Amino acid sequence: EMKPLPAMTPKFLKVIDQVCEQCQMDFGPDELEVQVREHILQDLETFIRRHIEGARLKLFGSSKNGFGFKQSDLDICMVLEGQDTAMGLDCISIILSLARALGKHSGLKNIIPIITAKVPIVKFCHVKTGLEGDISLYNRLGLHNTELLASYASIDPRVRQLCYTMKVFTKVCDIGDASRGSLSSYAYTLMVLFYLQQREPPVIPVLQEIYDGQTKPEVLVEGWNIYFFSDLKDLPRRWPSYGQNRESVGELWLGLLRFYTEHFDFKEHVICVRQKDTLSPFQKQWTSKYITIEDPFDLHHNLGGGLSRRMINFIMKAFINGRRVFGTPVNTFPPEYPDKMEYF
Ligand code: 3AT
Ligand code: MG
Repeated sequence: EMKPLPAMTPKFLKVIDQVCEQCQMDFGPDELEVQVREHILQDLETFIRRHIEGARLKLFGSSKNGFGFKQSDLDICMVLEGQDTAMGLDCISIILSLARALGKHSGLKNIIPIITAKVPIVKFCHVKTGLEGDISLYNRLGLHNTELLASYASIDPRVRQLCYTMKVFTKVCDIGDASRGSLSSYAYTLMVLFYLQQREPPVIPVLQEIYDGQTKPEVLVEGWNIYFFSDLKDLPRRWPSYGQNRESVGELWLGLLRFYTEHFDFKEHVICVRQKDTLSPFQKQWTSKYITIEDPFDLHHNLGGGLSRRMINFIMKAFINGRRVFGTPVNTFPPEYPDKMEYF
């Protein structure tokens, strides 16, 4: 069982506040790097339109959600003008011709079409910046969940600081690579948002539950309701808890580690940012899984669904260790921490 933690000291808490603030400053892109991403996108679109008529590109994922790293990949969604959905399109042959076109672009290398995956994509590497990217077709839910995350990020600066801290933590602990059987950045971000919604008083609202009138507006995309409250300047008037949580980012980070190691009952509850009421894995028939994270729009999608038992243990141990390391005041910092950072 979990050992109780020694008393936190104000001095150590200040250090944790600084660590959390530093994560965003050190790993987040600066203004120029944000512009470079937009510039690459523009250049790619112009180039692709010479080969595929009516092609339009949009950035999504962490290039747009407010939680990007300097080296994060470029997640790009391609659509065709005058065509609202992928229905009736031969996505595989479009991906293959896209790959062929990109092959002629001198600024790109390592172009690989992946057509066996659930979502066909073309991967590439942008030579000058070394940025990796992938282009998918009609990933409209991806665009909307990016906007939802960006909205949460803009409500309170602590949201971004904590999401960056979480991302750095998961990379350092080696639990943040979905391609190697772990959870994705997106999943960890949802874990942070859920915690901030459940905190008392909450730091952020449930944007999908704020609306006029009696029933939630229905805005259907790919069969799912993507409505959420986005008029954020009106949030102080619409959300009674606005501005009530005054905890420091360090307190919130410690609170998060304790929440997921001591309080949150993974067996009984789904991590669900779409509603304030608790949701049980039984209601979703996700009972065979220990970590259940519901996508905010695609309600059939459990982001923890692909985790092995071994990986779940590994992730839980990282959180338990994190809680111990961050929760134990020390006066000096051993030099072991910095060299782990060479990962980046
Ligand atoms: P990184 O900074 O790239 O690690 P990210 O948020 O861009 O963070 P990904 O590149 O893995 O994360 O994913 C790009 C976007 O694709 C993020 C989200 O809008 C969507 N996405 C990622 N994983 C999932 C998933 N399992 N289910 C639904 N949407 C997802
Ligand atoms: Mg990404």
